[in-house]
Order: sequence, then C-alpha cells, then structure tokens
Amino acid sequence: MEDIKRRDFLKYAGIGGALLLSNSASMGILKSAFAEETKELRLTASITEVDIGIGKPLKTWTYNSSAPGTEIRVKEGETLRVHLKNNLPEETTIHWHGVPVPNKMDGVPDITQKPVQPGQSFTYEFKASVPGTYFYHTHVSYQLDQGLYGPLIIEPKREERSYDREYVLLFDDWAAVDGGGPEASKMGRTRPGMMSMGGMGMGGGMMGMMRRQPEAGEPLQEPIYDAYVMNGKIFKASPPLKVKKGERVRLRIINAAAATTFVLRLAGHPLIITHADGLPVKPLEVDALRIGMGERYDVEFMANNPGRWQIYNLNDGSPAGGWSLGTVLYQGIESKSYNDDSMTRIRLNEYSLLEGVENSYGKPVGKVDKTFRMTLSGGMMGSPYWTINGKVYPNTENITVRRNEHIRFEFFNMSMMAHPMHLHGHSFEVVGSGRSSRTRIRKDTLLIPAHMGEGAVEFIADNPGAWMHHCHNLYHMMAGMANVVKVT
Ligand SMILES: [Cu+2]
Repeated sequence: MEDIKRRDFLKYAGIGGALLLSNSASMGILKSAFAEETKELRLTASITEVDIGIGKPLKTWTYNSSAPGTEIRVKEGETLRVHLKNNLPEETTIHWHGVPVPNKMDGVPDITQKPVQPGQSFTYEFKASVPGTYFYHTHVSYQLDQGLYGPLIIEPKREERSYDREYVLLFDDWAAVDGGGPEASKMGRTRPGMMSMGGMGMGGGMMGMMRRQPEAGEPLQEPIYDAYVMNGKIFKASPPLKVKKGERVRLRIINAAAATTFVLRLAGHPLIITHADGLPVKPLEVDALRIGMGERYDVEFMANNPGRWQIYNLNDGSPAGGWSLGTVLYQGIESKSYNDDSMTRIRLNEYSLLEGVENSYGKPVGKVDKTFRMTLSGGMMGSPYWTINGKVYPNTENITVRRNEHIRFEFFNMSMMAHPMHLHGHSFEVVGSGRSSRTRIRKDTLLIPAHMGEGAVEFIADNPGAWMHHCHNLYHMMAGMANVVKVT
C-alpha cells in the first residue's frame, strides 16, 4: 500500500502511539486514548466508483471508498476496535482472516453473528495477539469478489528480522464490469464446467465456451476475469515500488482474489520466504511464489540488481498466466524499458520445503485424538455444486470436537481444480512440511492440489465456538464446499 521505512518504525517505537496519531486522518481513527492498548477506527461499506487503470471507472463495493480498503496496522497486544457502518444495499459482515479472534467477532453471518443490515452498524473488538500479515474481508454472499477487503498487519512487539523497507502487496482478480465478478457471472461470462485450471489461456475476453446460465436458486459460476491487480491497479497504472541499491526489502503478500491462484515472480531477484500466513518460517529462497486465495507470505529480497523490473505472474497453468502486475524500480534508473528476466529453473514454495521455527504462538500438536477425512469434489459435468464428502453446505457434516482435542484433517481432492482450504479461529500445522527438523509450518489456509491432490493438517481445537471451514475459492464456498467445526 505504502512504503514504510523500517527506521521510522524504530524511531516511533519509543514514543508509544505517535505513529498511530500521525496517521489518524487517513486511517479514520476516532480516538487514540490509550494508544498503545486500543486502536479504534471506522470502516464504511458502500458502493463506490474505483479506477483500476482500465480507462473507465467501475462501480464496486468498498470499505472507506477504496479497493483495497484502508490498511489496518496495529501492534501485537493492542486491542483493535472497528466500527463497521453498512451503507450497502445488502447485509454484510467483516471476517478477520487468519486472526484467532473470539468466536462472536469472527464475522460469519448467521453462525457467529447476525449480519449487519443496510443502514446499521456493528462494532468488532479483539486483541491482536498473534503478529503477522492478515487481511479482513466480508463473509457475506459474493461480496468478496466486489472489492470488500483490506490488509491487516499486526506488528510484532519485537521484530526478529531487520529490513530497510516494506511494501504490502495485495493481489486480486477483477471482472471489469460494474459490480465485479458476480455481475459478470450473472451475464454468463463463466468458465466451462469440465475445464481444469490449465489450458484456459488469458483471462480476458469471451472464451466462446459459455456454460449454461444458472437456474434460479443455483450458485453463481466462477467468472472469467479481465484483469489482475496489485493494490487495486492493473500493471500499467501501478505505481513503481521504489528501492535503493543495497536495501533489504520486505514484501507482505496477500492473495485476496476470489478465484485466482497466483505464481508471483519478481524479475531479476530471488525471494526469501520468511513467514507463511503470518507466522515465521525458516528462510527459504525461491524464484517464484505460488499463493492460493486466502494465503499470505512475507518475503524479502536483496536490492542488489539495479534496474526496472516487473512483478509478474508466471504461466503455471493459471488463468492469470503471463500477466504483468507491478514494477520494482531502483533509485537513479532513468530508462523506461524493463530489464530482461532469464531463468533456467524455477524453485517454488512447495510446502514440503518449508520448515517452521519454534515460536510462542502455538503449542506443537503431537499426538492426535481424532482424524477427519474430507474428499473434495465437484464441478464435473457442468454441475454448479462443490462438495465435501459428497455433500453441499449446509448439508455437509458438522465436525464436532471437544475443546483442546488434537485434531487432524486429511484432504483428498477428486476434482480438477485446486482448493485453498481455510479454517477459522485457529492455525494448524501442515503435515509433511519441515520434514528434516520435524518443525512444521503453521498456517490457516492450505492449498490442496487438483487431480488427486492430497494434504493434511493438525491443530489443537483451543478456541471455543462454531467455526467455518471452507474452500477460499469464493465460488466453491458459495456452491457448497464448506462445513462447520464446532469446538464445544
Ligand atoms: Cu475450491
């Protein structure tokens, strides 16, 4: 969103809420009494015109009149209090993706709260207990694919790594019609049923392989997208990320897209992964970063290769293949042309290569008390539904566990698309990561590969309440790929 000099943080660290107060106008902060303990701000959801850089404004749904919405940045241990005002024509909520909040603050309509009606308000309040890169978004209907999201950064009390500069990069897919993805879907701009992620080519334009129009009461199909944006702008409208030679730069990367997995590369620079879904990992160098919907990674790169470089999406069979997304520009570079990127092999962030580090934010799971096996399926033969163990939400089986039980989920993907499975209220260990040291990574969203892909996670059910567990492809979630985990 904006670059923030690490040194500035250090400068402000000694004087409590100075940073918060200095940002108070733009952040919509109402008051900063007890600045170190409570941060209070207002998010207004409304229909707004935004300019993503395609030459015409688009009417979409936003927080505080921009997509992404206002960046929220708090310190570990602070309480965040957010007043949501709903100026939309529909009910809405806010979900704090990845943050282990108390159940009634989790923002899932009719499960953790009554949705906020048009014209009404709701106040969310929770302690920012686990530092990391998160985002907040609506959990109602198809609103996520209309722009209702924003970054949420919880700064650690003590920063383990030193870096010179930081950027928050939020990626999204965009259907360039008023109302975004769901409106495009209603117009019939959807993917054909049997197609896998591969072979679709560019996301823009009409594919000529229209699926049948959904019948009344059926879920919407995933739209064909026209554009992919970084921080709300397409490539040619995206302001360059400025760096200086010799700097160590942190990127906090968030995939807020409704239905696109990105494989991100910064030309000319390897990326060092330092955090997965907010939590620290043993630094791992990769050439490109595969990131599913709902996942976040913090990466660093050394600015030691002066030039003008693209951030782009690799053609990895993804519908976003080959798209340029942004620019990294070194100070002093005048040339308008981009440096060439050459690679002979691409190292990706396979979960098996990532290793966790001991931290105080989660106890190792160890022995498992209960295992739940989930077969993910759907989308075949033009079916509009996506299933867990053959059932469509809300008819999927609830998973009921006792508080502090040690739980294992095993996933088996019978379908032709990958599914980023996201659990609310908890983080989980990724089984199969950290094989050498046995320290697994902890995440809250796990991408289960297509075509017989498998994955498993383990967690301690230590947060009581009814928690959503679902595919973070919005169109799969809305078409049934969800269940509820009841921690009693
Ligand atoms: Cu899915």
